[in-house]
Amino acid sequence: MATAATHQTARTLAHDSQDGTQAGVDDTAAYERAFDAAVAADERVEPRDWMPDAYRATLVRQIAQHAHSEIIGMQPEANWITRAPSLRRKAILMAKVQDEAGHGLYLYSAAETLGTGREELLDKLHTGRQKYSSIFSYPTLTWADVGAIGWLVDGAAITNQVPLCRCSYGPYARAMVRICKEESFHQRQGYELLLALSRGTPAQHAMAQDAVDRWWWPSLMMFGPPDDESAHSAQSMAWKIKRHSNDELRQRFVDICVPQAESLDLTLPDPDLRWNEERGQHDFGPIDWTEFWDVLKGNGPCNEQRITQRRRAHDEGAWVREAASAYAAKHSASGAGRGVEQA
Ligand code: BYC
Repeated sequence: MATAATHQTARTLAHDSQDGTQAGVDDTAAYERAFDAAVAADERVEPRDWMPDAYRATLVRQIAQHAHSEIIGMQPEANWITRAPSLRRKAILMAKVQDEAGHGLYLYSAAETLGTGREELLDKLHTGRQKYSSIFSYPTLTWADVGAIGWLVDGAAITNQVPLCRCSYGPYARAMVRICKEESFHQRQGYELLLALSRGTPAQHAMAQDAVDRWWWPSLMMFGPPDDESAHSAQSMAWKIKRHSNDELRQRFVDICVPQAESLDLTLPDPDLRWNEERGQHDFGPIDWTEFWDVLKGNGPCNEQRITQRRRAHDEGAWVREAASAYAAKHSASGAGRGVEQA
């Protein structure tokens, strides 16, 4: 394996090459070796480092899908802002939905460091050429769904995303650190909301149980297809983009949720769920993968509604983007450092 100094030299050479000179075949092989050595040594790959085209494409695909999920994910929860049962709950929910917009922002910015602009990615989302998480094609039918999303959906997201803080690509890994901190707060607010309902009237308890019944299985699907059907896992793990397989993280999530459900006095809707002494993990029932693939094809209960609403929001926000660009242009033309009061 190359020493840190050797591959740093090759990666630095790659910077120079990107700045002008054409890399030859020998150079490319050297860059590839330097890249592989850097990944093997758990070094971070940064935007100006040489990287294989397929590594870049995989990152853009995953980061874009992740960013799209954050902004599409604002819709099912925003559905309840006007009907939140108290001012406190409304303020918390508004802050959470705003956080999701912020997560989208960090992630689109991370994708931009790979040379793919936000407009292009949004166009791919709006025209169905890129995906968003399957979970957001399900409806939020009651107030308890806000709690179930926080507890289960944000809980699944944290389980999946904490290892992404160690992703080999620097800007994605750093974005995930902040996102995970916020997701942790989201998960707790969901748990606390469900706890309040569970300890409330029998009708409130039933509402919480119904929400958990509907969100449990789709939450398990968030981790992606089973390992033997996961097209990208092996390569993404070799590149240290993903640190664990889909099934490993799904199992971890189930093991975390079982005792939490008991504390909530709610039941997870799986008759096959039981502790397996030998494995030291919970066994759980089969997941309906036909439903998962069907949602991915656009046939979920809310796919059409989500994309229509997203396109409308984009069109209606055009004047904001124009105004922001005009303001930025005016501000930079008027010279840096000139405050409003001095103008
Ligand atoms: N939904 O080879 P695989 C949030 C696709 S937002 C849709 O295993 P990979 C939140 C996959 O893209 C949470 N598609 O793929 C926001 C691939 O199709 P393509 C979002 C899925 O990438 C607001 C094909 O299936 N989190 O928490 O190795 C409010 C084969 O899959 C899904 C992230 O995006 C799915 N569930 O692994 C509240 C995390 N699963 O691209 C909460 C970052 C798979 O070849 N992403 N597909 O057409 C990842 O960690 C990975 O991309 C995945 C999939 C584990 C999701």
